[in-house]
Amino acid sequence: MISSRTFTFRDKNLEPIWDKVRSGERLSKEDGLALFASDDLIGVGRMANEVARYKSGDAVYFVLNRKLEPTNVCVLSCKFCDFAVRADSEQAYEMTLDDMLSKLRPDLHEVHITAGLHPKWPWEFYIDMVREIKTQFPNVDVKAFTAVEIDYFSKKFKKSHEQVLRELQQAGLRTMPGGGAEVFSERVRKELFKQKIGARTWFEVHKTAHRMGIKSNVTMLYGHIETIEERIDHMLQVRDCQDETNGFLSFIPLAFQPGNTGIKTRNDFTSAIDDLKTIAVSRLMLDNVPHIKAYWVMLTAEVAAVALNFGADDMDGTVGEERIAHDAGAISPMELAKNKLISIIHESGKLPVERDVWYNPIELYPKKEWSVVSKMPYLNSVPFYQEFESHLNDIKIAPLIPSALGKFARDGVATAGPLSLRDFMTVSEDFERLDYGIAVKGKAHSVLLFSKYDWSELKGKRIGITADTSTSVELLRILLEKKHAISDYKFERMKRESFRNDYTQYDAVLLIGDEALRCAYSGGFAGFNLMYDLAEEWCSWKELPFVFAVWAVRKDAPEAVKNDIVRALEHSLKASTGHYAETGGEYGRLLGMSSSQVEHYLNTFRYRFSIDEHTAMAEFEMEYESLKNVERAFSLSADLQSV
Ligand code: V47
Repeated sequence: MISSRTFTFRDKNLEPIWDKVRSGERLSKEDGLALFASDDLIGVGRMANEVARYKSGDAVYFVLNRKLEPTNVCVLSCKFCDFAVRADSEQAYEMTLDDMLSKLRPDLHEVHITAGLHPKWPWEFYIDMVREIKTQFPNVDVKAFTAVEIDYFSKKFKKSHEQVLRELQQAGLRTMPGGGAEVFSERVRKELFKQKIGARTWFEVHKTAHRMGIKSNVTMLYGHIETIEERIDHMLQVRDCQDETNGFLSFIPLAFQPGNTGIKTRNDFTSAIDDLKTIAVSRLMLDNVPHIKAYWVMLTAEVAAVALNFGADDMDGTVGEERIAHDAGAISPMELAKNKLISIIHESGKLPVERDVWYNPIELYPKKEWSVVSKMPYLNSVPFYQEFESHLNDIKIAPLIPSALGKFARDGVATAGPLSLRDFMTVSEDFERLDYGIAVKGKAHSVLLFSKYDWSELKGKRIGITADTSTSVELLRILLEKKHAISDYKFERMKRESFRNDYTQYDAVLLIGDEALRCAYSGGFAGFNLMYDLAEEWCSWKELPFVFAVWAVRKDAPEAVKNDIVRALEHSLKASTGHYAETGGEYGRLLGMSSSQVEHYLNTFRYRFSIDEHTAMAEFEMEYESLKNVERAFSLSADLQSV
């Protein structure tokens, strides 16, 4: 269930659409057309805002980034583009590697590189570009090269798409930008960019990238000659691809800048109404894409700010010296300072979250008077949040995986949330426990050790761990050392983006949360014969439930905030108990689970704690303390930093 709210719409045609949206039913092409046809802009926006809150809470993301456009020399001449020029043009420019490096700073977290298709640059130059940036600025993630560029490299340097991407990935490329998608319509392509790749090749490149663990974005250039139906078709093609690969991070509607393109008159920008509606419809149609970006460079900062209440949950970033839009007459500034971005997001009533390219939160910036409550983005936590948002004032909700909540709780920025038991132990002086959490007596289905070996044979073996885990990794240590008397093993951190390519090199792999669930319900993890449910292992050993997370709130939080949180939790649990198929249906569907699987899964958890859970927590603490003096095989804080 996405929302229990009822809205009164001016346009009655929106009512059946809202019924579908709030219950997590996918919208059809006709629904998309009806949304665009509606003149109830506020109604459309409200629905999109509810979906965005369901997905991201109050968070609006931004990244400290820098756009690099190393050259405007391009072998193509697309009608809509005022940026590209021929090599002999007076406006042509080419940056050297030093020019590029001089534009970067160590505090950036992303460099976004796109360029013209240069006729002469050698392949090694592109590889050096990525490698050198990564070497000199290790904190800067490289988001580089559109599918159009990847396809151009593939043809020019006679390599497959996969080879091109592999070499770039080895040099340090982390994600791909969403450019070059334009509108996935053959009619528009023939008219505006006939030399450029079409939808088939664009998706081929992105699917290859996704398979290799390179996530990407996807754009849609709108407001030129495309029809509304073509916009909806574009979104549907994105949705289909995402069902297959789950590799898109964000969808970015790009408002067309007419400039001197001759397609529209110079000042004929898209209207704010069209911009907001396009953002909102994107949020509503693309149920499986995590983020919708309000790209202020094309929208203007003013429209982007309003879009944050129309379904967008990302503002891109500081950008700096953008050329593509500005050469085509964009009236936005060339860059926005971090403080400006934060104040725009505050003004919209949202919580600024500085992120990296993979949307891992780096820092939260609540207003002084706001409290921050974490929304755990796992299916097993859905019952806590069913009625949450509508019962809180001045409390902002941020989606934080367990390790991130632990960090922000320690930093004093997070006020409350379902802390991983291990993290709670590190902040127990400042936080008080509530009688809610996530416990299980028996199988948890989502904390799984996939292994090539039986417990007794894990001595000396390498065990891969993903970065989300905090308590589960300690539980595994306790089980290995205390239950099975194995001390000689090696925990190794797996990279989140590439573990699906690399995991077979390990002897065993620990997965938690939705990733584990996906494997459990799809019949296991290829290459590993054995699957151990760690909660079940603990319960059969201790005859106690296992407590993964416990709700806790800062001791110095205002009483009113504590009361609000308890009230919201009570309302949510009351509303969802007995209705788990409905509560978790939408979430489960995106994980490929049927509603009965969701119901079965959620029924295994205990969300209200009693004496049993308190005894279990004390037992875990005792076991954990007794292992404390053993040299740590794995450092949790180091792990988090590298997420
Ligand atoms: O592909 C070209 C577009 C794109 C114009 O992935 C124009 O995070 C408007 O892809 N008016 C490049 N748009 C920019 C891009 C992008 C931007 C921000 C974030 C991300 C991301 C990607 O710019 C091109 C093309 O679709 N473009 N000319 C124009 N006149």
